[in-house]
Amino acid sequence: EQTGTAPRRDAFPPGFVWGTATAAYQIEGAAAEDGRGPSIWDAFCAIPGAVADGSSGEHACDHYHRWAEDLDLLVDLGVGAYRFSVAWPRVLPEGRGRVNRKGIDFYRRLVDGLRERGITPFLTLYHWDLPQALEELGGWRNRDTARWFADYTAVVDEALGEAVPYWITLNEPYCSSIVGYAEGRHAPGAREGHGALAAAHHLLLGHGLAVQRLRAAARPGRMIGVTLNMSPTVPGTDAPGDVAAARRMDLLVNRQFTEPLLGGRYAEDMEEVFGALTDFSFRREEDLDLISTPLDFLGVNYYYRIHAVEAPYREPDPARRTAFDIGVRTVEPPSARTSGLGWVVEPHGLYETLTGLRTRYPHLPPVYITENGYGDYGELEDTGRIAYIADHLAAVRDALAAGVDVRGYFCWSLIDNFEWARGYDARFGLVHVDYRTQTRTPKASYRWFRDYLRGAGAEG
Ligand code: GBH
Repeated sequence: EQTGTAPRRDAFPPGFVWGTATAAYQIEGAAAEDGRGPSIWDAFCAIPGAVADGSSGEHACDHYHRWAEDLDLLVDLGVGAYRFSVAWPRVLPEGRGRVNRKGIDFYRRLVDGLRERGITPFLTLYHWDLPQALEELGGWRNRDTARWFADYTAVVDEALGEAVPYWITLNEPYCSSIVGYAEGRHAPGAREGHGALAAAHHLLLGHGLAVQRLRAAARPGRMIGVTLNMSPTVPGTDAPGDVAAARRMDLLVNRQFTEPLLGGRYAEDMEEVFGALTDFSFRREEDLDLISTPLDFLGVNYYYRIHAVEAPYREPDPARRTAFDIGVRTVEPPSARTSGLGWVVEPHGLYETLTGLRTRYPHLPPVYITENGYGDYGELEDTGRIAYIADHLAAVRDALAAGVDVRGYFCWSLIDNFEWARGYDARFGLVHVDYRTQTRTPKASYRWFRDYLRGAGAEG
């Protein structure tokens, strides 16, 4: 499977959507401009040590001003679609109440710019930038945040609903809840047990309420979905302890979200694994029905598989275990192929993810790969990125052949950008960004993908 040869273009059905993806806080910059309010990421980046290089998204790629140039890069690339996110604190600086017209106007320009260029917008409502004013009311720990998210959704729908066909409520609720509220590696930097699991639940509830709002607006042809990061988990050894640890990790990352969203039930081992951290008092009778409202599509972000082994609990007495700890440690398999950043590269994991979803969920909606990409330190001759994309496209082809209804593929990312807690040293772009001059320089992978989309790279 490690050939670096992409499938023939005609392996993908007519109408298959090709795109690239970005997120507001990672590219826009202009953090204090035109009335944008602060988000949890502005606050988090200000904490010494929170971001590896001490940077923030304050300026990022200055996409807020350079959006037209960036959209032209999409045209040259030849993609038919673009996935971007709307910054909640640009639209509602306090998270609720007062609407900031100038924030709406920016997304109006962006969406009109896409349509003028014949590119289909895929809009993500929440890619991690919660308004700081809501964090001060408890953030996603607070059930009200789910309702405020639905209210925000309605504001964005009123402004852009007629112009945007594809709507994604959340990007990776796993990261927003567990990485942000349990591991503390993302904003808001909390290390809690109950709070993180409440956050996960309220994100799912917010998704359900937002879907309800969007459905109520009855826009013909509109497609509504949610994006999950999916990582198959593999036990480091056959030892029963490692097998059980991998299953706990699978619950934490994957099933905690797929089971309620796609199966209409809580994962069967929630109590067993998380029972020492929470009493689940945040659940209400009506929640599962809302969370499992049928979707028009599922967005899947795939980067890697997780290899997990059993690790001793830091606090073995369940009664005293308040910080997040499920007795798992991740390992790197021996002689693993890795990305420029050292992430394990296993394209077959994407095939496993897609076929696994289809097996587990009989009513699985059509799937879009809403992110897949390769991180390094910025080489322009990025042959590793080309091989990574080629091999993952082969995995998508194999999943299609196995009967999974995959409708599109979005590469993360169009341009290098603010890589969250990694800052700016880690780069995922098809296009290089010089952050001093804001010069965009297409990399070898951009030219390769462009040729591929034009059909020139169709051998193999
Ligand atoms: C995606 O997350 C995100 O949607 C996107 O915004 C991001 O740029 C892209 O991946 C590339 O990373 O220990 O603090 O370094 C993928 C899941 C979860 C992978 C967090 C990296 C490490 C966080 N990511 N994880 S940290």
